[in-house]
Amino acid sequence: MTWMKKVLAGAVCAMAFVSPTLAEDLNLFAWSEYVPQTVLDGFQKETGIKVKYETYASNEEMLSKLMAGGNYDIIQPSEYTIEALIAAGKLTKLDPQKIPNLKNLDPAFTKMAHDPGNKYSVPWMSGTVGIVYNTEKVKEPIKGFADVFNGTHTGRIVALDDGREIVSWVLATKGKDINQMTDDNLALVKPIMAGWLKQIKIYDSDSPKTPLLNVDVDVGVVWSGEGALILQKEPKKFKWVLPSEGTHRFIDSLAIPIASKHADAAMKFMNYILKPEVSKLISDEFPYTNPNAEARKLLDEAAKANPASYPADDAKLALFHDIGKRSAAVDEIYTNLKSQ
Ligand code: N2P
Repeated sequence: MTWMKKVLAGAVCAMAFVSPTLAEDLNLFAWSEYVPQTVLDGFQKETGIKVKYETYASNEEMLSKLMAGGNYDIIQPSEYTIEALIAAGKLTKLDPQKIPNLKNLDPAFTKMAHDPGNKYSVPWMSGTVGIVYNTEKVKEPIKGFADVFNGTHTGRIVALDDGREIVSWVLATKGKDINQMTDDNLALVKPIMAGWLKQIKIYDSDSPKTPLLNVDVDVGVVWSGEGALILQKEPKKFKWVLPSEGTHRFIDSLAIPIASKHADAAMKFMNYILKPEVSKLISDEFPYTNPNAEARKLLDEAAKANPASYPADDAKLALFHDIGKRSAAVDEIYTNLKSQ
């Protein structure tokens, strides 16, 4: 570069920095109760980019709003939805040069089947679906889904408002592969699920901890981070159990829809949340399983000892896979049974 070009380039940069018309906003579409405001504020302070955070309560809700043309720069799908979005060509390929903090990830999270090498997605948090119950109210120990829905707790249960999840719980109880949504399996699920749904008092994917802590219900089937927060608050009163039948382990990750006009800013955000001290802030507020090895080093011992956040190595866990068109059938069964 000649000195003249350098001066010009410098001036253009300075203009970009001060000009309010060039300020970028980032539209983040993510799960509720998952993104601390402190993280969004910190990102704005460091980059000048303001993040607008809109929330959803299921992968299916996010997908339908995205496909309907929603204006989102960054989304937070789980593993099976990443798989579906990649197959449909709906995600922007990431530029690893722009996300150097990918190096902080625990290597186990960089070779997951839904996106090996993190070409399209950056793990946010991982977690499980488990059972939490109030030991002052429930006398017989609960070990799995079958015990939750054995009729003893009718009208005292909170469950995730998620058809794909509940179908998988029934399949697990019948010893079936939780990803096999065949006609036969769905026919098997239907009557059992009808009986289960009648026992549920509250459906809540956003904050199922609330009715448990308020003793509006005694048993919950909830995301592990919700269970971890309950154990933090009332460790004596509540027990966390990973269902003996086996359960879903999810990998929630950030990804950039193909239509985003702010892919560079989105990658800046990805890089920001991969900083160990930022990732720790996420864990502190939402204690799921942190996929960032460097951040994990910063967590306090109590956080790492929370059994809901960090399950035992031999826990019976399975990822979900994209079930393609079968997801409509799952959704239909759930919606119909729920409204009965
Ligand atoms: C956060 C919800 C966790 C998402 N509130 C489960 N995939």
